Amino acid sequence: MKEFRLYAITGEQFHPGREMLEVMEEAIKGGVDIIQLRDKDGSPEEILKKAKALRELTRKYGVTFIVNDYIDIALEVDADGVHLGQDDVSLTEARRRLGNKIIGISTHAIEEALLAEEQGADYIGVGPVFPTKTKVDVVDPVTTAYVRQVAERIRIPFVAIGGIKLSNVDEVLAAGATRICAVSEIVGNSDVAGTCQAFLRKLEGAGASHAVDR
Ligand code: TZP
Ligand code: MG
Repeated sequence: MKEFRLYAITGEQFHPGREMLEVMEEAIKGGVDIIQLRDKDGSPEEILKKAKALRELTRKYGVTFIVNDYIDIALEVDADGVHLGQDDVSLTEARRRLGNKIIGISTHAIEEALLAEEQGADYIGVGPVFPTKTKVDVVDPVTTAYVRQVAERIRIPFVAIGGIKLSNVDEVLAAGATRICAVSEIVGNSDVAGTCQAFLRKLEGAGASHAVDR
């Protein structure tokens, strides 16, 4: 998959009164290189509509587009891939349906990370690193100790997620993360683009690479 550093996920509850598409365009202008549509409340029809709009937007800017949970919708709008959790359809089944599209898997422990890698995930999510209110029923924070473990043992790209803010991202980078994902800190900010730029400066300071195809 195309290399990425800063991953933004939609979180419409964090920007009441602002259009999702407008917020995500601002994030793209701020430098995010991958966007995920994550909508746990909308009907499949509503999510399909949002997916179509985000596909158009991300294509215009050359940004990778991932759909959370819905393989059918990802295929219908020709998204670049899907993101799945431990309780979603198996990676084997997802791969069968998605061919060589991107499949990202959420992991909370090294055993899950190793399995996802072995089964051919394109990247893994590593989190929640810190407490977060964005995801309901989420497991306890995995802490930066898990980030460190993954950095040492996993060869596929991994992205740290969960409670990551500009104020604590340095700890995550110090643990070996080179890719960061945030929801509330990005989309809930009055200056979305500025927040993304500030994250990117932190990533660059930590030496995260960019634009390297694997
Ligand atoms: N997966 C693990 S934590 C999380 C997801 C989707 C939510 C992260 O949101 P925030 O607002 O960046 O803590
Ligand atoms: Mg899921």
